[in-house]
Amino acid sequence: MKKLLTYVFLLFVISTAAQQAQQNNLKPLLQNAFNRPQTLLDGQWHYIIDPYETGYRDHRNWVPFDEKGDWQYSAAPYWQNASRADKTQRVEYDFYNSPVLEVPGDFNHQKPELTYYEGTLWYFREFNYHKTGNTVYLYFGAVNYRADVYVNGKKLGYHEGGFDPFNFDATDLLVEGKNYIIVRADNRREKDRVPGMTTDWWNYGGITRSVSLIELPKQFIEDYKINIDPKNPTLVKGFVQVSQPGVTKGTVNIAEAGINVPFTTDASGKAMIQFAANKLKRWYPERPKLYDVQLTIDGDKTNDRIGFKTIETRGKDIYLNGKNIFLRGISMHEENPFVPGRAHSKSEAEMMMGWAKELNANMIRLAHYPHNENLPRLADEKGFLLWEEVPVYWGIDYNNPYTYQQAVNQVKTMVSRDKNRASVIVWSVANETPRDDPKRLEFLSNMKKEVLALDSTRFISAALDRTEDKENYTITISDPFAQASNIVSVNEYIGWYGSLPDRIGKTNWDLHEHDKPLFISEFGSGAKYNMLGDSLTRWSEDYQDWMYRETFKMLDKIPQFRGTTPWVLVDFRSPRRNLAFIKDGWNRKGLISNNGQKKKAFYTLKKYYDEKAKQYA
Ligand code: GCB
Repeated sequence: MKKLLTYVFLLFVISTAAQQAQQNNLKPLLQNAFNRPQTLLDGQWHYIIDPYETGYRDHRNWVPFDEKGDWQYSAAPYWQNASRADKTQRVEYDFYNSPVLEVPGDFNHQKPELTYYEGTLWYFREFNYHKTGNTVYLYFGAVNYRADVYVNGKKLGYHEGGFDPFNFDATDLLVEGKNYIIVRADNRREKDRVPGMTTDWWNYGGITRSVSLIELPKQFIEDYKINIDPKNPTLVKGFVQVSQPGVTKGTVNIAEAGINVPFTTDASGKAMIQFAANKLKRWYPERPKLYDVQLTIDGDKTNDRIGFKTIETRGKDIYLNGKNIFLRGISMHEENPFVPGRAHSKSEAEMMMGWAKELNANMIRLAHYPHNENLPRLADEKGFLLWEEVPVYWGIDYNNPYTYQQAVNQVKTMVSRDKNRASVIVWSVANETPRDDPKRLEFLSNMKKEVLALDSTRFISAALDRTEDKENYTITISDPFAQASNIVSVNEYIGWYGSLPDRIGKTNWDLHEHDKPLFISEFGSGAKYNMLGDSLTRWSEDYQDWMYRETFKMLDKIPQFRGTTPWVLVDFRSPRRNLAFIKDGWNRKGLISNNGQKKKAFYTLKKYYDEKAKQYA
């Protein structure tokens, strides 16, 4: 029976994937799009709010016009961008006279009437294009959650997932001169989406990252991976994949290290590459050495900046390039407290990382979804190790194959985009997902398999579940996914949820079954900046500070303890945090307030990290 169910499940997954491929001009993600010359379509886009999806579905039977193809009795689908040719015509929308939003940027924070909006919103912009004969990709950094994309009135395809880049081949739909793009963005929370119905962050909707056109020759470098082989660190290994099948010759060049490696692709357009690592200096947070790497084939080249490192565990220790390290981390959301909304720019990323540097951190947890690409790129340059994650968060519908497909698509895209970033050391497949659902282990284990098929040079982990025996003051890691994780990571809130910090000192951790590094992916407590009170007063800085001090004492007693990313660098907006005068819509667990002021615990953590840096020097 179990076998049969698995078979039916797989069949569903395959057919869903096939269906998606059929309906979509979605193309495999272009590697290193970040550094390709491109025409940005950012700026002002007209928009229409469409909570009833009038422009998308037949109002009588709720069928999308896309699928129906017959809309003569309905208002026309909005993607046609119809205009009234004469006074008798009935067209009940008009993009040209509609207001505008900035792209990139979520819609919620740009207009007061959209603050809490979750639903369909149409974006429209025109642009001039000169046809060159090249292949043209239309690239989106991210749209939350579903994007249906139309060019000049025809559907290019759709994408689901709120935080991942995607690209379409738009070559055939573009015309000489004036063109238009329409995007239907839909950020509804749904039980079967990833994430599902609840998150502790704002569900910012819309086109949240840049949109661009990327010109490519017919045969181009579509994908590649270049990493030190963890099994044999004297070698760099990887592959190059070109866009068309057949034999293509090319080179990988790292001029600074005198490396020039030829390759020839096989019939499928793929070449395996391998060369000696001895001429390359290793990448460390203290010395984030990056190399200019150029990949060339006839008619195409792409330039990347790549660092080389190995990360491994030996028993309870973590080794970076063979050096025993402690992970001095901090968690952060993709939000800048000074500018409402989802952060997207390089300067915002620089500001957040500047604070992390002040803490003397060597690691950042990008919670709880893939952040914009400025983060991993800057982490490479500035020397931060990264934990990257997908929003398999809290209540997830493990029994639903569609949900599984969403999770897998998201994790594969995350790995695909950032697999050449030296900074990344952990691929996290989930955060605090309750372990009582029997399907959950299979769900996460299958995600792990998908990740390993793409990259086996980093750790796999998840913020796991744990059990607290309150009577005996003991914590055990009861989550079965711990066996599948390279580092055992847990979020713990002793002293905040369900108890006071005086409990922390009495708590013991029983990890005897895990001879692996223990990583505390979260701990923290809420504090309003400058709120006065003693250490027993909730929301006071003193309470938060006391909790941090007690937590370090407890953690330092655990032999496996090898790092942490406390929750969280800065206060962030969350619709769940409603307590008047104290929270007012903010999660207050930041070490820095929403106005950029550092709380007491910031300095306590910094002091702790200064000591750890010396200890592991
Ligand atoms: C958690 C979640 C995080 C929340 C945090 C909190 O465990 O992983 O997303 O924001 O707790 O503040 O409760």
